[in-house]
Amino acid sequence: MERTFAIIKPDAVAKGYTGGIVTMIEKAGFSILAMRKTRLSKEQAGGFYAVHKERPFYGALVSFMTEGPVVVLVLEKENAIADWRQLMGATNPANAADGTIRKLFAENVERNCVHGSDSPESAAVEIPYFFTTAELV
Ligand code: 3AN
Repeated sequence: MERTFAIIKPDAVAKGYTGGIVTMIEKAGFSILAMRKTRLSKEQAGGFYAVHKERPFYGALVSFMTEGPVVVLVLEKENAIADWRQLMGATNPANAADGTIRKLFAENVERNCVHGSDSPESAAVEIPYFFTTAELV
């Protein structure tokens, strides 16, 4: 079994897509070990995306991620990291495959509805950023 970290981003929460996305997650066979609605501070969002600090879109990304509430989740299944990225679709929804979350719901490369860990190393950093071990049930 593998675990990954997911975020339903402010665009998707504001448009009422949370339930639809959670349904897709469960239908795809993931167990939801933890799930919480929260609002990221500038410090939290900036720290979470620190790997992108030098990228030109970093400031806009932090503003977007703090514009409204998000839902943070820990998902578990075999091959969870790759399978969640496949269900999300390409970063840019214009390139996302049919049936993926970003193809169905996302506006553009920045307002792209969902986040997923890109490696076991990222998941191991991202999960404890939001959840204690005791919360993963
Ligand atoms: P992913 O979320 O698919 O792993 P990353 O890690 O390359 O993609 O980028 C992190 C986030 O930064 C993306 N989810 C998106 O919101 C934003 N982002 C990535 N590339 C761009 C871009 N060219 N312009 C604006 N925002 C971007």
